[in-house]
Amino acid sequence: MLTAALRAAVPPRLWVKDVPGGTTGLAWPRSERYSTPMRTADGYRKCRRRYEGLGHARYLTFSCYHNQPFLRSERACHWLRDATAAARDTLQFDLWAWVLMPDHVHLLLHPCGGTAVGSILRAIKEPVSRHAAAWVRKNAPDFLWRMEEIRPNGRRIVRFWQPGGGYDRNIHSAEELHEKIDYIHRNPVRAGLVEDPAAWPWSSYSAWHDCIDGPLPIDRTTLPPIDV
Ligand code: NI
Repeated sequence: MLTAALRAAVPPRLWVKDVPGGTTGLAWPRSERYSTPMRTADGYRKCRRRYEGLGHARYLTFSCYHNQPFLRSERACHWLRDATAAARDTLQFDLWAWVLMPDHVHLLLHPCGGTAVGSILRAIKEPVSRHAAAWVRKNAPDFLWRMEEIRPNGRRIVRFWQPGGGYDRNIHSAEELHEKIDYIHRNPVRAGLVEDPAAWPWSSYSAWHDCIDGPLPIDRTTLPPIDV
């Protein structure tokens, strides 16, 4: 729940009273906010992006190799956090919601400037695979077999992620966007990991509901307008 102090710290126009579903949450910033300078590695994004329509927003799901809970490792979560933050600095996309589950990841993002989702996913996933393979080889070789895929030619590949692009869905309406954000945030509750989504450290729940960005900030300035 929101404390009065937290509520007071958030600009009033960011709040909505009644989000469908009955919870109080952040409202979508109004369109004038789009003209604020965008973030770059050193504070502002070089390219000013236009809101291109909800059809471009994507809900992505990808899983660990053979659905193993590799992301139970805090270390792995940090690699993934760092890779996502680095990808956002080099590729053009906004991150609107996310959750890291023990064996899979959901991201709600908005590619812009013609950025392909495939290149975003590669930029996010590859560094994690690289770090994990190197770390396990060095520190936990007994674990390696869990990550190994043996190709028909006998070659062994160390995998962190399940091969393939995972699940990719376009978001077409503001309602769907809200629904997906809520779904993403409730993942840890549905999985029985926590009773309150706020208790799960690896999601954007607190960024949305308490304006506390946590390990991976969301791109508030580009969220589309919505009348709730
Ligand atoms: Ni899930």
